[in-house]
Amino acid sequence: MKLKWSDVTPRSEYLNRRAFIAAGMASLATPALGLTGAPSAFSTDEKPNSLEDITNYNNFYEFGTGKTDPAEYSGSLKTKPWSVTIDGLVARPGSYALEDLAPDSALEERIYRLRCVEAWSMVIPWLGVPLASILNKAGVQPGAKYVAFRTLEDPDQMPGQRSAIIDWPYREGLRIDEAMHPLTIMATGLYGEVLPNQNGAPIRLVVPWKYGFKSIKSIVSITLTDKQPETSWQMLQPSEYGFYANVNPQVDHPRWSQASERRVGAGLLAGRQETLMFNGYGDQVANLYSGMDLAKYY
Ligand SMILES: Nc1nc2c(c(=O)[nH]1)N[C@H]1C(S)=C(S)[C@@H](COP(=O)(O)O)O[C@H]1N2
Ligand SMILES: [Mo]
Repeated sequence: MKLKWSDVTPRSEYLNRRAFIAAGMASLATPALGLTGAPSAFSTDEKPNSLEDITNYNNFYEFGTGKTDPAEYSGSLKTKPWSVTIDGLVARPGSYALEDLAPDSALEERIYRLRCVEAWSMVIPWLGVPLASILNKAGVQPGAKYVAFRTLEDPDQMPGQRSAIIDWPYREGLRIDEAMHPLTIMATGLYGEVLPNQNGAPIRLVVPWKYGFKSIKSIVSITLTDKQPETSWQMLQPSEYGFYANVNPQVDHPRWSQASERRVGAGLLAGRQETLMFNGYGDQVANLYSGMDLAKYY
């Protein structure tokens, strides 16, 4: 059976979010306006993919490796209540309730391109808060150089974890300056509504200038550390997937070109489009990597 996300969203939740549905739709019609009413310099004016595409073409190996598996099987994920442990080099370590980390009143709409390392892409209207706002709640200590993230590990809720394709839980990480960058958000919604399970409910990372695998879903822990953390894809195949994973049309994957991409939903006649350095966010993030050899730190 195929559950649409609206089938698994409780009515109370839906009612709570009605204001955002209206605001979300309005801001899509006028993409320059975010939910807060402030101009959203961060959003692209490209046409977002349909909700149908965004919620039925997913990578979420905890529910299977097929693109439609997450839509079909993620109904078993229990997203309420949800809390995130923040620990390591922080002033206030502890367990933080989702509502406190990303209160509805703080949600902003960010329409971002998502470029998967598999060379397809989409445009997704996220709702979320800057990751920096979350890290500041815990108080980052001066010695913190990296942020490590982990997804929930529970094979009863995530049947894909019964297969050892990945050393579960899924892990990701960012350098602290990448984590604090204003483009980096933690999303709790999309298209003005609560995040569908297949997209990483109830809270997932979104780092738009990096390959999609960095944007880890259904996060339960965030650890501030002074050492570069191990990350799932790098652990699995370090010659193919690096820690940085910045979108880079000049550095090919060993098994395919990264120079171009297929925009999901564009239609058969559309053809491939050129992949942009840093997924088109270079003006905002290139300075984070000045002096670094991006072929070496891929
Ligand atoms: N926990 C977890 N996070 C994950 C993945 C995953 O398999 N498990 N897949 C990643 C990959 S490869 C991509 S391209 C994006 C896809 O996000 P979307 O399905 O919301 O478009 O999620 C990323 N986050
Ligand atoms: Mo991906």
